[in-house]
Amino acid sequence: MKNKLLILLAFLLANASMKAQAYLDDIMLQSFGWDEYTQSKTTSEGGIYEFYNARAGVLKAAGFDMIWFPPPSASTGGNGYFPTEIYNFSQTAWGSEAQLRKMLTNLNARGIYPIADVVANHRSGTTSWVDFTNPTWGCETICNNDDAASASYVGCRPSGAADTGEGFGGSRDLDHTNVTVQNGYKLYLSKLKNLGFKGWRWDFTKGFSANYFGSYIADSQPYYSVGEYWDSNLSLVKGWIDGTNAAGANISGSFDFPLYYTLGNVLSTNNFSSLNNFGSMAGLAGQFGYSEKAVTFVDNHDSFALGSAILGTNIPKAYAYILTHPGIPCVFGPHYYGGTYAKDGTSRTYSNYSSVINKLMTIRKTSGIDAWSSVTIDQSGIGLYAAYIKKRSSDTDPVIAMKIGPNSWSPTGTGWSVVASGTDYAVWMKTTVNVPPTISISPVGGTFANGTPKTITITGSDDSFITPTFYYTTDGSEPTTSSTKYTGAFSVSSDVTIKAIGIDNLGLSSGVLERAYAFKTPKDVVIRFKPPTTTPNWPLPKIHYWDYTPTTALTAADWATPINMTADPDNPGWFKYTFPSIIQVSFLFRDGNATGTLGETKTADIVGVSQDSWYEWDPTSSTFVKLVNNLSTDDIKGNKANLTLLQNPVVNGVAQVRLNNAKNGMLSILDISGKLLKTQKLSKDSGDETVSVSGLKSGLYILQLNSDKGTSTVKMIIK
Ligand SMILES: [Ca+2]
Ligand SMILES: [Ca+2]
Ligand SMILES: [Ca+2]
Repeated sequence: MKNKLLILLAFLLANASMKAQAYLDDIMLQSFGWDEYTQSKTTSEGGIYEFYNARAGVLKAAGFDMIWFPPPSASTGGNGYFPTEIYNFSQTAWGSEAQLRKMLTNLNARGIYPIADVVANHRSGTTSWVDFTNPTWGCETICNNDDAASASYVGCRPSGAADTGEGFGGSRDLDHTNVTVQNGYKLYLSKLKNLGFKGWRWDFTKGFSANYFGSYIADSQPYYSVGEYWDSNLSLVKGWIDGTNAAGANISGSFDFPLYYTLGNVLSTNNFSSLNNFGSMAGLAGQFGYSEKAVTFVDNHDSFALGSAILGTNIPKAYAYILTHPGIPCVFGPHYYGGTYAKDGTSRTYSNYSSVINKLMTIRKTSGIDAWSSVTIDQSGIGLYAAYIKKRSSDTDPVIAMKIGPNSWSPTGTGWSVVASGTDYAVWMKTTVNVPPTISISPVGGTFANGTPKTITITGSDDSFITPTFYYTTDGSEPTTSSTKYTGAFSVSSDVTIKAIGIDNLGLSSGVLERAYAFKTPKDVVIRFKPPTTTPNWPLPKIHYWDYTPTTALTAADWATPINMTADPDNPGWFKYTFPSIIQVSFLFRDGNATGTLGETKTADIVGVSQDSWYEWDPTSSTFVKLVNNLSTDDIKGNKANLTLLQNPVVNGVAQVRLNNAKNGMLSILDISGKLLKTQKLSKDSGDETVSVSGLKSGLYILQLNSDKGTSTVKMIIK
């Protein structure tokens, strides 16, 4: 009787949880390395959002179901882990809110769930330590034992409750017992969902009590949630997951750091005994009830630079393990695409492991292995780990056999064939696997000069070694095998989006790759820069440029011969440089010194600029420069933002604005000296409104909105 009850209970539990867990067989991709915003592979395609927008179709076909993106909010520091204006999704190293929305829409349409990196433990001030704007929070939202409490600086003192978790140095630990903070993050998550994000990756979950994470997750209902509880201690990681319990269920997963450290250790020593945890799989993924909460991984944007990093031929071995074993595997983008990545002075160069990883993902999907699959360890000692994996423990036969380590091993029983192998690893199945073909389009897209046609070539490869057949469209429609068949290079000379697929010898599709080409008439592009005036001090800033279109537009810049900018008479403190008759250009600002030291004698690269733009020296940014596209001095009377600038700098002589939190208002446009130039009535009922500034010369202007609620808002706009 007892057994029957247990079986019934297990059946009910399995079914209750089965319904909600569409992610059981998912594979995640971490889209970025630490310094991704400096990687030419992404910057050459217009940034990470454009990079993944182009590949949404091919990544789904390859086997990815979730893609984890870096923190999407404005931040000091390039990659977003020091968030400032958390509701600002444009001022990041990654791209604009419009690019982010476009990519998220495309990923969702292709069945990939975008995962946002949520930094909730801490926030940085907009211009100083404690001046939080957008949303505006006071010092009562900062833990009273934050590092700001004992620092000497100008500003209010942190007066929130004591931190419920660990402190984070260099940024303000937020008091999550404070209802303003709680509601602020709930609203933040709803904004992320509105953008198109479907799940959360929580940064630094040791930072405050797990129950607050649980409450935010319960409120926001993500498709999947995974926390960064960075610890090798299995019971501590399980404890954090248990702490997110809401309505009787643990509602967050966690990265499987215990397995990560175990994997790194066994691969570096070739002693595989610790992969066997009393007959079970090692790590969180091997713990009963936690396997679908365990996001297994082979390194991330932080760990790759540490001594624990898994390197060289150990990388494919580690993927052969996590992609054949339970858990939710997460592939590290730098492993998938290759390249040289650096953090804190440590640099790692990776080969491109995409073909190995694609093969292993196909094996996982073809065999039906998922987070609930069952591992039977056959060998786990010096020189060898070998295991059989069943889809479910109740199944009679395993669907995969695998081994890692230098010693030889073969599975018992008949029908096994090697389906993947490399240095010290092999995977066997009893069926064949067919990996989707790859596809690429050259050039990658971009903006070109009218009258300079581009020759488009489509190439690809397949595990059959037979070149795939390519089909494409140029009208934005989805390509099929009925679309135009690619028979050789062709030319494009006007704005077009090419969507293409490759079909292999067995009819399997690469998924859609899309590339957009724009053709524009060259025009003068004026670049303005406000240089540093203290330390460093650049009284006369210089500019250095490269990668310009058309290639005949400019004389090649020579680093040894600095090019002066000129003081802008209309805008004191600003300098300008005019690129004559160009489509786009990449450049940086410098002081003319030969050393070119980032942050001392030059800024980081600014790539692919095609319109008049304003930049300001920014010592708080890892790039030391920021695009001044929304000089917001919001909330001068402490009211909520009443005016949203939808288009800034202005385009074609018009700005677009939106009135919030008030029904009617009077908008005044003033010059930088405060002189009133024109006024315009705004009504919320009219929706987004156009404000013409076509009669005004280029420069900075002040928009002042006085609403019928008696509030006043001031913003800067750039023409
Ligand atoms: Ca802190
Ligand atoms: Ca904290
Ligand atoms: Ca194939």
